[in-house]
Amino acid sequence: ETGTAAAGGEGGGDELVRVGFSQLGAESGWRTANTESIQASLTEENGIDLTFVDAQQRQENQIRALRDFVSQDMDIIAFSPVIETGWDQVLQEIKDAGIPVVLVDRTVDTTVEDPFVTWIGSDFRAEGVTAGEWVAENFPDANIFELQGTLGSGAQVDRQEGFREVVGDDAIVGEASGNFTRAEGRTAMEAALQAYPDTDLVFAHNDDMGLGAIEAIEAAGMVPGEDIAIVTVDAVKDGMQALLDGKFNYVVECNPVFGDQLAELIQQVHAGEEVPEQTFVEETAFEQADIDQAFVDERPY
Ligand code: GYE
Repeated sequence: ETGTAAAGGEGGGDELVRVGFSQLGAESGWRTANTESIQASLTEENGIDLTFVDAQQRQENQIRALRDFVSQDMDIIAFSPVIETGWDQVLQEIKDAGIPVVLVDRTVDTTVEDPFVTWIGSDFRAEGVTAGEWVAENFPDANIFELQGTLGSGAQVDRQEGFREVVGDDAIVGEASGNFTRAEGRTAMEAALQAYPDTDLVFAHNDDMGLGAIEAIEAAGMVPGEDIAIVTVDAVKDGMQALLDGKFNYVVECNPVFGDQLAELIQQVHAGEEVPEQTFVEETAFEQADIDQAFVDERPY
């Protein structure tokens, strides 16, 4: 035994890297899995002393946490921004304090130059395109209700853009945000069934809202997956079960399990090594026929 910490002696020798992480919330199954992955990987064993704060989907909570991290003089500040805009001032404060930012999952839209060192997450636009291509192929004449995620979030903006690029704006009969939660997805779908009764396909920006839509459709006496088709993004276990049960028709995967990659990036940034500006996590997509019960049972999140 050489006695060096798992940090590998990079950067701070045996010292742990002090990381402040502001998670945006706990709104979905995806988010829960993402938080678990981050907490399982950003550990002392991996050379990291993690301070984790959940913002409960409120930007002001995130900004407060980020300012706390500055006053605690963290080595690295990491965060997943709930929406894209509104970060200019706090990002400038972090920059002035000389603390490197690692951006996680969602994206920012800011006037601050070089606001972060590296970003890791999913290609939301590509997810929207994948969903759109499947719809264009399988339901070319569908009247689509789009159940949007948190308005102004990278995941909402880019999924919508990619999807509509393929299906065209005219295919969309209505849209409403369900804020990425099951409860708000259900409420939005209930209203949509009244407002857009000709809807025959729902594109939900995540599984949880799609699961809420199932509840609303069933409560209205219709059969989800048949009377109204449902296409979603995420592929968490509950979403995969709905696909297997025939209630979802297509699910684009969004992979939340990248804690190990994040821990490695953090170590590299701390050591002053070159890192890619963007790291896209790997993902795929599923039709009903692609999966069976064993697949769902073994789904880790
Ligand atoms: O798809 C959704 C979550 O930003 C990729 O946020 C993430 C999205 C994910 O609430 O379930």
